[in-house]
Amino acid sequence: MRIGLIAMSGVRVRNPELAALGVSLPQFVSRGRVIASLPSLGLLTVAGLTPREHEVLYLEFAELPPADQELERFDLVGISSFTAQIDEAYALADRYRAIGVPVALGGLHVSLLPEEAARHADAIVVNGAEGAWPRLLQDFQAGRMQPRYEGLRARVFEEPNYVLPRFELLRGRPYNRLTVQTSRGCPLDCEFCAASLRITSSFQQKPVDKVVAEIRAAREVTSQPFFELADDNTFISKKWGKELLRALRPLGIRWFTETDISVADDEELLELLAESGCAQVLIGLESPDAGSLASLDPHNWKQRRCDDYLRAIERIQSRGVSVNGCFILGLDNHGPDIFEKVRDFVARAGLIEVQVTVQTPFPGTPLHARLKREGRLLPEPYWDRCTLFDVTYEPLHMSRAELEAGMRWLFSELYNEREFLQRKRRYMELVKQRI
Ligand code: B12
Ligand code: SF4
Repeated sequence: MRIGLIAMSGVRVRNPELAALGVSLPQFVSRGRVIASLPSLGLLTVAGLTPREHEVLYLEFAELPPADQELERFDLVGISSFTAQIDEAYALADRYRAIGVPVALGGLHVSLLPEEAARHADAIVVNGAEGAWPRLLQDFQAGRMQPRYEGLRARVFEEPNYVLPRFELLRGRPYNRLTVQTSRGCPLDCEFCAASLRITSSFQQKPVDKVVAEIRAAREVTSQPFFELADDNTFISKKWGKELLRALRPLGIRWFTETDISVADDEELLELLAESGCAQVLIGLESPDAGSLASLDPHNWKQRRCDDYLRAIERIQSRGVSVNGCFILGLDNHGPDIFEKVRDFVARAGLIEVQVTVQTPFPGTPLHARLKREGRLLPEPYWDRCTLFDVTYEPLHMSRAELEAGMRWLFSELYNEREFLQRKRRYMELVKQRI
């Protein structure tokens, strides 16, 4: 069989004023370009799960021809899904099915809303493709493909479920950043979080030798790629984290990951981060004031850490590992003064990169359930607005218009050349002091 796997690529924003700012603010544009060009690790994994007797093609959505008659007549098409682009994914699935090509849909959004997805597919896969995709292919070949397959939520990194993602499908393509996953899930359980734990996976860590093998395989197709770890929260376990970092150290790579502020507690981990080539850690700080972090997670973990944020950021950055601090605007305790508070905190902390997004009730999250109960959501489906930049609910202590305007103001305060250079200078001073 000839199987087409199609990735929905790029970043999204609906609000026209924010979109316009996005193309004019230097720092925002450069980060957007960088991340928009990541390939889909989910589909490379699906490819890995495909028996080698089948031919697999990896395609980006943006590469497809606009006319239906020019679409390749694969034996089977697999499409991946995030919430923000689900309308485009469904439309694409409908186009293939209209020309007689069967479609399987999988990924985060399909796992969140399987009944909705099933209306646009011959088969859907919920949870990870591990444990489901090989069965689906067997059934398809035997002419008995089922409408729904349940993939594994646990033990995906263990034999016989684990496969090496097929990085070689990217050979000859212009990717210089690749993702590798070292863990799935995060037990902190923040109310808004739409990452894999709640949706497709229990918390699990990949054996370190498998991570190293993946990095080596990825390096064979792209010379000196920058690696982004596609984890929810890499350093939940400091013991396993140190084992991972010791294994990364001799590889001589530069890399980035997402984790939480507790990495700052552990001197040895910080040293290993720097020595293993970690360029940046992205950390969800969420808000600069402890008051607005109440009830964000069931144990108020983030609220309890908040007063220590400045010191923790300094400890991490002084190792030459920059912190990309993430803030969520529009939490229930946020009033119109939050925008200035974030700007001032970023300046005080000397955060070299900042990611400011709006609280987003992704379907399937406790936040979505609560706001729905409270009657504060936009009429559904608003999935194309789940971009992290578009407002999809009524904030509690300001209007939607105030939240949108405040966000635009904060973007222009943070993402301009002057501010960035100032933050970079502070960061360089900090690093120099340590050397
Ligand atoms: C890398 C990444 C990106 C890359 C994606 C590159 C790509 N083409 O895939 C880039 C930078 C482009 C990106 C963009 C966006 N992202 Co993003 N991203 C991530 C990140 C960090 C890792 C995702 C990943 O690779 N996971 C590892 C793989 C192995 O897991 P997986 O994709 O779930 O795949 C498994 C299963 O889902 C399933 N599967 C997946 N696809 C398919 C297909 C078939 C046919 C089958 C059978 C199975 C299957 O099998 C796989 C193996 O088990 C996550 C956060 C996180 N830690 O997960 C956020 C995350 C996925 N992103 C998110 C968001 C919001 C966005 C944007 C909307 C941001 C924006 N404003 O533009 C866009 C939307 C992109 C789009 N085109 O729609 C949210 C999504 C929430 C949701 N419910 O959709 C996440 C969870 C972050 C968060 N916590 O908010 N992102
Ligand atoms: S700490 Fe991050 S990854 Fe973990 S639950 Fe909270 S938002 Fe999700």
